[in-house]
Amino acid sequence: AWTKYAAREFTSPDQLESQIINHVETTLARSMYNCDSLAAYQALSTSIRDKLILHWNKTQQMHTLREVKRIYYLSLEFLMGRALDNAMINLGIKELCCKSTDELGFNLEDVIDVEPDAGLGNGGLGRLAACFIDSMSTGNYPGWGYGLRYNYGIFSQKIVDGYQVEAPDYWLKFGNPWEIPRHEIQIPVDFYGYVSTTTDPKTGKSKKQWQGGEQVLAVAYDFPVPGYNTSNVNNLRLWSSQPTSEFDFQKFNQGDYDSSVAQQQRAESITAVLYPNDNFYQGKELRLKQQFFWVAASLHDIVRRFMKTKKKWSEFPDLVAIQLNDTHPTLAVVELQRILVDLEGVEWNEAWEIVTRTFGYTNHTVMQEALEKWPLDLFGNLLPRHLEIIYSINMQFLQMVAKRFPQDRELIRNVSIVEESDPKNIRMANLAIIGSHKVNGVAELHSELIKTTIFKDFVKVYGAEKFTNVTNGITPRRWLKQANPMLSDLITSKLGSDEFLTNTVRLKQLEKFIDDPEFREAWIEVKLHNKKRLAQLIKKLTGIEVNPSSLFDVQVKRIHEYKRQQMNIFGVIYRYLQIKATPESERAGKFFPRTSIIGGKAAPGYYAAKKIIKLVNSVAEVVNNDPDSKGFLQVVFIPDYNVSKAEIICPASDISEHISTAGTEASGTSNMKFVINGGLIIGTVDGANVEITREVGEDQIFLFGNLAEDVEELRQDHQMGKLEVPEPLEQVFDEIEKGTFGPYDEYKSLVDSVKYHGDYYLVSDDFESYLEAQSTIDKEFRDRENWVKKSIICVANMGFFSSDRCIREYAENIWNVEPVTDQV
Ligand code: DL6
Repeated sequence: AWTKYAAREFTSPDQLESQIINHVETTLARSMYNCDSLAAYQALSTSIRDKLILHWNKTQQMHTLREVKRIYYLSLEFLMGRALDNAMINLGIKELCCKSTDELGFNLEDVIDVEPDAGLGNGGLGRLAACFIDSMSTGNYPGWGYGLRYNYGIFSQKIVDGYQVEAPDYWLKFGNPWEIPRHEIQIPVDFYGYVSTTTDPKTGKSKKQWQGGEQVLAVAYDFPVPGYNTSNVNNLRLWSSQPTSEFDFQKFNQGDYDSSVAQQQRAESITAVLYPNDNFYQGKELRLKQQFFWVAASLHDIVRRFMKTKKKWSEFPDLVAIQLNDTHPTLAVVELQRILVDLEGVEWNEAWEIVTRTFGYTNHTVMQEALEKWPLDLFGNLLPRHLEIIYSINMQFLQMVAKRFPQDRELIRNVSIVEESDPKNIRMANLAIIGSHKVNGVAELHSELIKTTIFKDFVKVYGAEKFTNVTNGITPRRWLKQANPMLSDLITSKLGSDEFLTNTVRLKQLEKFIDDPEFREAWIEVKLHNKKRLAQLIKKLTGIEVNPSSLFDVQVKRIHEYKRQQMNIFGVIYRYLQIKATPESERAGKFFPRTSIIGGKAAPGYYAAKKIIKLVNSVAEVVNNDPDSKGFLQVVFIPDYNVSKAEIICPASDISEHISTAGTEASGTSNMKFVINGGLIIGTVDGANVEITREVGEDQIFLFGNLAEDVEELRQDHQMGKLEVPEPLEQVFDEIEKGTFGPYDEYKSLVDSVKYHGDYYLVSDDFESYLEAQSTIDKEFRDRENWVKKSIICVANMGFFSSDRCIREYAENIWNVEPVTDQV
């Protein structure tokens, strides 16, 4: 009974137990008398990893032997979260592990809790990459992820006096049992230097060669990625930077210790830390170094693997599909062209054909401030040969455009890779489009928007066919089964199997049970259980005791003005004022008890986002201590929001907020995580909210606000001074000005940005309809039977939003890759 797929070698809990003991005593060199939860976590994880490696080897051998086409997913971020629980679930051995750890005197949930999050990402983009590699493994697709092994992941957030304070996240402090260091895989990566030109004596042709000026080593660390219910184990390869030589011995001998280690430190700094910006580009040289380091090492690896097949270069795209997760890996386009032309002697046009057949590019944002542009000088200094290659790519491309649109100078200027600004810039999105055969957005609305806004000129050049949509999704293994085991079990018991975990459209069957009162009761119980679980976490993190029977209204995501947490907290203030203005005897009839829960990190340099955090905390302080609002309103800021906290938060919402200014949120994925766990949404007509509405039905979602198509005009109106702050928002601003939440100076900038600086995110335009939607929620939530029906309908109709579906769409429409189903 204990044998299942990849873990079939664990024949019983006893056998796993002896492996755990063995790892405690040998790998960790500790005794069982001195084994704490950390040691138990490390030993259990290592035992499971041992099994994974065997299957990893078999999977890779099979793919190599069969010469199958592989997908390489290049992402600068993989926001993996914890690995242990996910591995146990995917291998079907959680129960077995529970028995073993129990026997050894450990509670499995405590052991799971010891693991630090692998926080190698900022938000949606990095978590999407993590869901995608889970789905590639589960769907038996031969896929590799390539990324960076940052020593420090996304900073940990402390709240001190209401302010965000960042602390380093040294997630590798106790080692990492899930990684396999490949010290034998060391790839030299060059920077700086110059380009030399030599003439081939035979052909008389001149040849360009890059002579690098500084070299570092990329060392591979592999993370096996198990699929669910399959023996397929894919690979996530993360690169770590190391110096080529330990230190300058001559300088050391001369007593100059500091500069003797300077080169070593310079090399190691490349993968030291994740850049903590979300949807924001910062043109730092170290970031460009990170990008090239990662891209060069990954391509070297991919090319080496291909060369072992001894196939012709023209067959490269038949064996290799590379997906660019945003523009961060776009240098890969240029590096592959350089490898083919400069190093392998492939003729330019043939090489370019290979390159463009290989790459696909996913765009994740339309926001100007997130679009990558590198100053030409900085770029040319770091990567002189790559700049030359970009010039050649651009020249050929622009010649083609000029031939077809000879009169259209503006078009030529817009599509050029080089922005003729002062200083000149390399536009990475233009390069990514030109170097790829397909470009996709991440939700229908977003994919349409990119065609009509930021990339409209490319549609003229290439036609609309080059542009496509793959709506984002999430893995139901982590976001339903792992995060919400009770709901997952309830669904399994009703549907008679857990097939919905790999075939989410099966969830539709739940609709049959909507009128079953017992089922509805059980559904309510699950939600209450999850709310109590979150209440415990809140108590532990903040000391605040929240009422699990109140309506949990949650907004957790990166703090960003476009995501409009400011509108949420203004709404909370308005509710607070309304409660206070209502006679005590009438309050219970008018207001349903509500807990407003907000969480998320602000980029360390993002002033406005940090002010929003401070305001939320100050409002919490006031509201939670006011006897007038007691029992009706509580406000909580959850510190250090991350993946493992999301797993507790998402199953516990009654309502979650996805309220970005229309047209700004490319997709959003937390909206999907909340709805698949039976929470309803208050949201704008933006990103994937649109498709969620289509799937679950308009009655199940509380939509409000202006549409994307109206945003431009509203902004222009504001620019021209046509701005009316609606009365309720004026009330809120007055209260802030009065100093109710602390000195006004603290929040003046937040108010001013609406009142006097053009209200770019249209808070004033959407505020009243937001309040209206909130009061509809108040009314509807009182009707519990109706609410629970809505909740069931939501879950039943979320089948479309599985990342398994995304991977199938990418595989069929972009990568041309098949699953390899013949099991080892
Ligand atoms: O596609 C994943 C995710 C979307 O769900 C979010 O809507 C979007 O904001 C996010 N985009 C980025 C862009 N960052 N950069 N560069 O994180 O992608």
